[in-house]
Amino acid sequence: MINIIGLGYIGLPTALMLAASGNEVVGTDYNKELVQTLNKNMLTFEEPGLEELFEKANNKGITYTNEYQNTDFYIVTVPTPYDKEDKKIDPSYVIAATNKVLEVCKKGTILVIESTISPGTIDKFVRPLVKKAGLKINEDIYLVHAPERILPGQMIKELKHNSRTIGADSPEAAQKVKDVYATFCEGEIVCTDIRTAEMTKVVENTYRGINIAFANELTKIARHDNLDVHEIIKIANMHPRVNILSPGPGVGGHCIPVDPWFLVGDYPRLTNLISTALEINESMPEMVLDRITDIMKENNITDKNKIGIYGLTYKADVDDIRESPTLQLFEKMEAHFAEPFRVFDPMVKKKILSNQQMNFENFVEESELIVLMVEHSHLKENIDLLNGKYILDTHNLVDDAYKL
Ligand code: SAJ
Repeated sequence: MINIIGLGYIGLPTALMLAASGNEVVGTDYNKELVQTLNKNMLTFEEPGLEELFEKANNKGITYTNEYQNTDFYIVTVPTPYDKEDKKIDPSYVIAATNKVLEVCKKGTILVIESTISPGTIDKFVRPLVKKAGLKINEDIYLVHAPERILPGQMIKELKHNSRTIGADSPEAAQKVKDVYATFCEGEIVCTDIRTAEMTKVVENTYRGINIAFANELTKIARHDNLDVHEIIKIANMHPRVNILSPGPGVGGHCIPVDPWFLVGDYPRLTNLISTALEINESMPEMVLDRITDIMKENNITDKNKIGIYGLTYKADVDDIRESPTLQLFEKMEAHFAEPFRVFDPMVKKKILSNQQMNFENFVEESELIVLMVEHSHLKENIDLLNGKYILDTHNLVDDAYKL
């Protein structure tokens, strides 16, 4: 039986996929409300294809509980936040989960950590726990790091088709874990050591963050000379060896703006490029704010309540708002003692902010300037309703609009 620890954005789809592919799976989460919700046959977040997968897995007999199981195979998918002050990983959830597993596991168990961790975390934090519990590595317990790689918005497809990395101390443990993932993963599964797997995962997200930072820096250069950055990137990308990503109002989510800090925190003298890239991405909400101020002045808009922010999530067509550029923008405003602008997001169905509007038509009607922060499909379908409004378009969706 496979016990998945942590039923969040990664753990739940992975547990469902394993169960739907015929594995015996128990999902464990310490959040009572979350487990109750799943047991009531209700999902905890939205994701294309998740409902069908949920039904299939439930029919196959997956169970959800707050208890850790006595078994020989665990996959830990708990959050790994980072400490904003010292820029280092906060391994407390991984430590707590490991300790609980060590209390109940069978002899010879496999413990897979899927959560993203900073390179060296297993050596620094997990191995000492095993030792303290009086267990022998590669005898009583086998440690494995198999970082997830799936993209929110395409999770189910990517779970099936992406390649994966398995980092383990022993080839036998790697093979066992590979066999389990291969029950649903059609991509290539590469086996390596734990340190390499840890580093590779963080490198992947750092690469993407740097590429986005480059696009964002180009936006600043283009703004300085009144050039169209999107046109420049489009043409440059026609070169066979150039592939610049898209600039935007900032970088959100729990991965790209976070994981590179693990490297900066651990290797401060060796990460100039990475830390500069992080700073560029973090400066983008400020650039949006400056553009809003310019446009307000240019068009004599004096009432702050006439500004409407479209989009609260960290990217298009997801309902996750963690570290979103809009929240970063509001934080900047609050730091300057200003009330945040009104905001609307079709993906956020619950009112979580006092300045949030729940009706799109009213939101549009009451706005003179609408700032497009997230390119939801909903926006593309309703773009005509914005006619007659000033628009600041941070994603190059609308022809006749102000750009970043
Ligand atoms: N963004 C841009 N420009 C782009 C692409 C993205 O500004 O060209 C912004 C998005 O709007 C968003 C942020 O970056 O605010 C992050 O979005 P994303 O789609 O790039 O990535 P995530 O955070 O949803 O997922 C990433 C993925 N990593 C890579 O593509 C290397 C995913 O595969 C990982 O599994 C995930 O991080 C993770 O959990 O680590």
